[in-house]
Amino acid sequence: MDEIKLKSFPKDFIFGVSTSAYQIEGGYDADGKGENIWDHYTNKYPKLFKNANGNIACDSYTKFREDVALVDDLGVDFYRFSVSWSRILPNGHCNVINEKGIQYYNNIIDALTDKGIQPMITMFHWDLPMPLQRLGGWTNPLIVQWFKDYARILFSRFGDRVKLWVTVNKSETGYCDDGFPPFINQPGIADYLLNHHTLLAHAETYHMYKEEFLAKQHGNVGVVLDGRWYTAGSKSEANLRATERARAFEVGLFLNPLCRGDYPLVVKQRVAYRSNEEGYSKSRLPEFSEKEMEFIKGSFDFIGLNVYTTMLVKNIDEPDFSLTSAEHDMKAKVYQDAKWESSEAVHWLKVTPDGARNLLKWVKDSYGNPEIIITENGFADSGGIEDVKRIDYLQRYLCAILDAILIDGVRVKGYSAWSLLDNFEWTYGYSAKFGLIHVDFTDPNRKRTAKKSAEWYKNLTRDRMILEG
Ligand code: PNW
Repeated sequence: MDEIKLKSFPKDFIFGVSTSAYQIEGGYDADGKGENIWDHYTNKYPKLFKNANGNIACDSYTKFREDVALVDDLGVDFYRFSVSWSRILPNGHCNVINEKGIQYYNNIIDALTDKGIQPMITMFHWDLPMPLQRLGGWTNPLIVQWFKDYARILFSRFGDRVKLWVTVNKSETGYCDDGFPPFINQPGIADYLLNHHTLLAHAETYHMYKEEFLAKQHGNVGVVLDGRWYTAGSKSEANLRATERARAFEVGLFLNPLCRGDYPLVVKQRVAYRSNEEGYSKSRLPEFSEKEMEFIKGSFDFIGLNVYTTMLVKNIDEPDFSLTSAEHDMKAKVYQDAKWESSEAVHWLKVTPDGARNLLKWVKDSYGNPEIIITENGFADSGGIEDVKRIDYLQRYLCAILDAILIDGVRVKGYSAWSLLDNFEWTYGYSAKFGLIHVDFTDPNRKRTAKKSAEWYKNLTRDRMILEG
């Protein structure tokens, strides 16, 4: 008989489970909530979202006590959820506070802390208030102040009980393409502005916490980015160099300023070169002042990574200078291998646990071994309670992550599964199920039923051990 080998997670390692406001809450116009971009676009262009929207979603706005009980049942140390900006500030600005929105999150936080579960709050998970989007959203430098004002309200109202904060769950989607709200679709311009202002808003918020709240509240403030791994499609010299560029553009664009103060040199050089050739008067990549670089550098207590999959990279020749896009700036094409094991419900979700370990090792080696929390990791199927593929995915990724900790010395301090519930999966509507808990969306009561994976995760958080992969 084969020997069964078990590996243990470090003693202080924390397990969690994640959700986001728009994907589960519903209550889209309840009790004074304002409109956000997802309310707006899903109702205006239903076809783009499989005729689905988050108007009701899992109805966690009324069922949050049941949800907290489910979180408790999983035996996790923390619950990561996000606050809907529009529920707190209906017009996006800090001059009008919706006290009923504050009450909703106070109730969740109290229900969690009563059970000894740490709340981890994400301040922004894609659902920007519509009035701020009308002013340009993340492309407008004023958002740095708007976000800081909003963040101050969250710290001052919730920070007595919340010690784990994520400023922003970052993503470019919708700024560089027209497949996702807010449909700005100006690649090579809007995505860089979004990235730039997100970094500044995050750093302002981090420093504000240190100055105004830390002494009393003793919490930690981090930020979340996509933890995709980029690897060469074939190992030609040109492809290896293209892979380095892809990592610099896709991960370094955000992490390099946070860890070293500025954008990666290759990114600055490439965007400046192409902008000039394209006839712009100045690089499309915004610049940080010396002061800003100092301010951003080191402005985090942990880096949150959403770890799902791997991308392949190949070099492309210098493309047409009439085309402005991040891909041309990077001079690389990013793709996946159709033969890889894949989620049946979400096409980009290829099962690549080794990529997770490689990414973690690369972040450690490139960025001075920062403290990391895996803020999301999960698998989508098209439904059912006997979700053995999800268990297999989670088991293999957790094994790879534990190897990164124990063998490679990466400082991963926690892991959170995506997601607590089947929920509104953005442009996939309700067709892709990421939950450990099944939700019946045909039932007005949105009945919740634990899947097999919930039982599996519960055992993991109890034993804190995993089978050798
Ligand atoms: C996450 N990647 O984003 C979002 O934060 C969740 O809201 C969403 O439900 C989940 O993805 C599943 O789609 C991503 O590395 C983060 O490929 C990373 C990746 C993809 C999506």
